[in-house]
Amino acid sequence: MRWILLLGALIGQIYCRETFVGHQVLEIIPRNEEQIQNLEQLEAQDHLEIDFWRSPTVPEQTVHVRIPFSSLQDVKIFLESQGIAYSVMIKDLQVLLDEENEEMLMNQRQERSSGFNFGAYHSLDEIFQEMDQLAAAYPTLVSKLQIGSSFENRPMNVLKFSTGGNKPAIWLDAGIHSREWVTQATALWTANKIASDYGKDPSITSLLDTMDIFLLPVTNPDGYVFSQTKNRMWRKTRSKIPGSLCFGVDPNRNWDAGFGGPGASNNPCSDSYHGPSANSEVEVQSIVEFIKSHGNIKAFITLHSYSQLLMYPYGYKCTKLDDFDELNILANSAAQALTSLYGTNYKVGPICSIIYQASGGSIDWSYDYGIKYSFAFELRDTGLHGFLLPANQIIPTAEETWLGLKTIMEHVRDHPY
Ligand code: INF
Ligand code: ZN
Repeated sequence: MRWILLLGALIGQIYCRETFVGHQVLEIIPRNEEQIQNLEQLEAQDHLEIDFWRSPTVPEQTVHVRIPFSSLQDVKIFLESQGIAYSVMIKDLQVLLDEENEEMLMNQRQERSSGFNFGAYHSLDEIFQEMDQLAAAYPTLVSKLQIGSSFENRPMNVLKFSTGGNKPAIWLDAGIHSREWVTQATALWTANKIASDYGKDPSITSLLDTMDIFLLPVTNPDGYVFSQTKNRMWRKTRSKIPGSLCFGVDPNRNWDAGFGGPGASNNPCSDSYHGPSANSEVEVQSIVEFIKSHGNIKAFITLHSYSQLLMYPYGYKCTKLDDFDELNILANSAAQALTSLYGTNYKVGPICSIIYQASGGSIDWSYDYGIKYSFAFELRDTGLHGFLLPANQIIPTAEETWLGLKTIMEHVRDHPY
């Protein structure tokens, strides 16, 4: 009987979790417009099930694409026939996933004796527990508030850092795309950093004397759980799409800013599906309502990975914004501060010019809503591990990002508007 149960559990594990055995991630540098069009043709062929980790934009820009084992032959033959050069960046994705999984389990055992490890990846429950822990350890500075619930009814838990009252505030979120695990981990490290540095670091102390910080470490909790239990590559929410067999909306195409425009898909099976309408995702709607009802948010910062970019609006259009000079100078000095720690290189610019035109993104909405200091980070790395950044890079990533964040926050503090 026990063996049957065990066997059942094993088979359940195998069949319930999507495997990526033999999936490869290719690096491709398209040399001209025609090759970019060839790559777009590939993307449009749904049956190939290929997943662009970095989409084709302009010639000479590196593209990363995950190809399932079953499509590998076809795709490689196609690339060769078009004279498109490629190299294999990740030979077997499942090998990296197994390593990541193993490490998480090992860490869980270790944490029982040594306490929470900010340099590890965690389950949603563990993250929520640690947030409660921080609120309990710093009761005069940190409190938890729930700004809403996800589609599957998980709490949207926000940490508020405040020395009292309701001051003008900075918004910081992570994990809107669930597979970008280094962002949720960085957010949690940052929460601990803010709490423990208040009263010690003059910069954060003076900031919190005049401003509050709201931090949402897991913006897409359903997706995060799904990425840990079913499909490590899951990016979207988990909402049910009427009339489609596919699930989920890209929550960074769902904001009311150029909604449904270029750089978003109307195919519910696409990873960049914009959803049936703006704010259709309850996760997005909850943030919008919170920001509106707060009424005094001065900066809106969102964490993504990967690519090492620091971006500001716009994504839905490619026109220069009124505050271009100020935001550009600020973003460059933030990137410089970030680089100063470990030499990590960042590219800086408007979304549209440094990645691609993408509509319905959060920082475009926040900017148009009147929050001048709207920025999106794309954290480490540039593709060697992509979304599967090894856990030993969490703390270095968080540390360097903190220097960039502080540069922005100090500027916001010193330039009230
Ligand atoms: N990249 C972009 C995306 O949502 C980032 C972005 C930011 C687009 C802001 C538009 C607006 O497609 C990722 N990678 O998601 O993390
Ligand atoms: Zn993202």
